[in-house]
Amino acid sequence: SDNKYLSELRSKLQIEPITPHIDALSKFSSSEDELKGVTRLVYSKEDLEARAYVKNLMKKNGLKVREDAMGSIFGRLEGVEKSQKGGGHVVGSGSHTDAIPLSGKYDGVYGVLGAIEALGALKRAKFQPRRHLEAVMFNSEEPSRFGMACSGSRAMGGVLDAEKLETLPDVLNASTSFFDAATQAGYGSKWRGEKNERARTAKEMVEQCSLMPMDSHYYSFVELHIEQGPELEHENLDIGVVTAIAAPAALEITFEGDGGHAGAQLMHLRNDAVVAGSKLAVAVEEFAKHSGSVDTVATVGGFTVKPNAINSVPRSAVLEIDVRDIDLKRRDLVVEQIISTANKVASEQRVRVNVRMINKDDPATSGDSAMSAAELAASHLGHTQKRMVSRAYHDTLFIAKACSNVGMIFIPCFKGYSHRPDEHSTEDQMRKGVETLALTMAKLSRE
Ligand code: HGY
Ligand code: MN
Ligand code: MN
Ligand code: MN
Repeated sequence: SDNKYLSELRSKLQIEPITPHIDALSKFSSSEDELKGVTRLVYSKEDLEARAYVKNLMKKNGLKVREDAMGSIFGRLEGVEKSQKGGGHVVGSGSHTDAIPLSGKYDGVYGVLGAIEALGALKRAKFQPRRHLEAVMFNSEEPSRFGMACSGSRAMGGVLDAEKLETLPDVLNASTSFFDAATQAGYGSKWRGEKNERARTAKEMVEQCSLMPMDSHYYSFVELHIEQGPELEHENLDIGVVTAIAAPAALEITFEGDGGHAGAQLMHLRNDAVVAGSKLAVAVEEFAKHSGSVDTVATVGGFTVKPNAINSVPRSAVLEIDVRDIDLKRRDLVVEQIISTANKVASEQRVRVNVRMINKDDPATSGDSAMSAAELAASHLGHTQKRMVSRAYHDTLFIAKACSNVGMIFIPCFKGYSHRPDEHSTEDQMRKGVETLALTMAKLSRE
């Protein structure tokens, strides 16, 4: 039965230290000093260094490495039944290595290293998977460079608008478009697939990455990630089995006034864009706090003022707003309230307003078999666990568009801190997550 081979496998699993790789990868960063955290934007020099490190680690663990046209990287441990009949023939696990400005070393990176180490440990334990096993490094999960999150997994899930890859602005100004930056990095139009597929246009690139139709590729996909919240540490638990991933939305609201001299222009003649933006920012917090549920969250993460000169009345305020909830209706109600308030504030302040919806995605729910495999694995290892939601989004949110049996495994992180330089999990916490993932994938590869 399940338990027999899992117990044998458990006794043979030797998980090697993760921290040395976490530290090595954290050196690939554009932030000046390390104390101020890691910055690693997609297709940047440091991103390419991280990719090389990951590919090398996959090879050292005996995995067969391939890359798709956008730059997601796959390390495969071949299953014994090469030609799988019917549905998904691969069990995958993975995450991202890109990092938002001045952030931590563990977000995403732990899930990529953990997937590689889990497959390496299974191989060293001479485990024979029936379905293929795959460790994945997704192309840019963070929205930091082009304002689009989860580029690789959106493309794999068949929900990426190729046109955006030609038009989204590059905050690094090092490229004319996402597709251009991909090509400069050796993907996009420079990419050649195994069967010599090509990706001369953004449209071809997106088509090449797609895993659709549903369940044709992954039988299951389970991402390993630090919780990025305080619950597991607070309840002194080893493992979180994720039941659902919250629905993220992001919008950009621009207020424009006419500006003027901060000394000479009388107050009744001013239409100050920052005052309008500030009124909206306060309202955003109110809407989230009074939604009727603790699961509604919202913040104005970006607030750019122009000309941003002390003696000039602000002509423009650009607000970048992040709104989430595990309940789609509640989330969309807050988005509507924000937009209608933006219009109301604009007329009160006599400024112009423009609203740009960046993304508005559905939540994802985990598959029963993925969750029970993770629970079986954790209990087999004697690790304490609980089911919980993920308030952060992850690549699994979009893999769920191509695979009906997804899951996530969380480990505790220091005070729940994330997207901050002091983000941290211990070697012991990380090992428990990796061995749980290894047994989970073993179970899913054979059921
Ligand atoms: O924002 C998020 O949830 C993810 O960590 N990028
Ligand atoms: Mn993140
Ligand atoms: Mn992440
Ligand atoms: Mn995430």
